[in-house]
Amino acid sequence: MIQTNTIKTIFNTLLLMSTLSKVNGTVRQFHLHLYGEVSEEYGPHILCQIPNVSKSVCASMCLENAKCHAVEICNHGVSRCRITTGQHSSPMSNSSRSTCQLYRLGNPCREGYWDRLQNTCTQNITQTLPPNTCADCHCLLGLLDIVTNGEIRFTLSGGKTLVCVVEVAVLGLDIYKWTVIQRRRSGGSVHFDREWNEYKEGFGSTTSDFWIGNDFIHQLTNITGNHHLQIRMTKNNGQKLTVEYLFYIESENGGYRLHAASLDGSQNLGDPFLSTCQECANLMKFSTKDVDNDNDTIRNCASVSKGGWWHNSCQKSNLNGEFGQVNYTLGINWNKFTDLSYVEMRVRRL
Ligand SMILES: [Ca+2]
Repeated sequence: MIQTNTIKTIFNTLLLMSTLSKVNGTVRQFHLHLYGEVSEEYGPHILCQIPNVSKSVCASMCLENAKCHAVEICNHGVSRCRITTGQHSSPMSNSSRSTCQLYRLGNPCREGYWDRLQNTCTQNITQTLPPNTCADCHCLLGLLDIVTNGEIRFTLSGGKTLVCVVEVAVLGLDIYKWTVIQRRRSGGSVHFDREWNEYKEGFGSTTSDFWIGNDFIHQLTNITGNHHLQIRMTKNNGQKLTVEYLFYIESENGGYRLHAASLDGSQNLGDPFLSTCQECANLMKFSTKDVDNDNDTIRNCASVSKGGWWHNSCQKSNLNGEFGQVNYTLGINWNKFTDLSYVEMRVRRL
């Protein structure tokens, strides 16, 4: 990290250059700000290095790369432009011979990290609230004046961290406030083959993969009114699928039984949640490898398929299966949609 005083001093000089860039079809003006000097160490934040180019060419190359959030101009030896993610982990060096000038892209986020690919801001907010003040992101985000797309993590006084996603609807007519209840994206660093009590309490990390906990999902979806579940999936080849339901689950006494209904009132034939079939999840209790509530009289489906879920006999969906496993029975799957590299389940009040 760069020292705060240095940032303040240099930041006030601001604005080295600006240019136009077209990202996702939208033309925006970006600014590069001189932040100061950083050590010349090579690290994972360096996306590429180009020798002997001007600052303006270097800036243009950064703007063309959506992963780029900063450039470093290094003049020790051969002049080099370094395109970087902006996540420099090295402390500033006092050495004048092994430092680079760091320029950051102007950031639309008030705080936190700007994801240019998603055009979202990630912030971490520790919000200490009296117990029972807020139980979901709808309530928490209502305490803030947030009107831009973004992801915010709230750590509640009880210790649980919520991942909240703000999504401004088309034309800005509505602001969706999502609470993320499950996410798989890190390539299997968090395994989901776990027992009842772990699914009950929740596990994993909100910065990578997690299950928020069945007790919490019950609490969340039993706040007065209807709740909208959105499941977002991406295959390894980039193909995406989003499905949506009215949704709630029962308490632990009810086995966290799943209640899903179509949001548009259609039957959705073939849907792995809604359909009436031996593998469909709706109205099933939750099962884990140590609690068998499924309808298969021989097998424990959660044990066979490596993940707790609303297994029937056994399943046409299992978003808690083994990451990277392409075998339908073992892996993360949604009907015939397998080979998934990203899954997110999120809920909002209607
Ligand atoms: Ca069974």
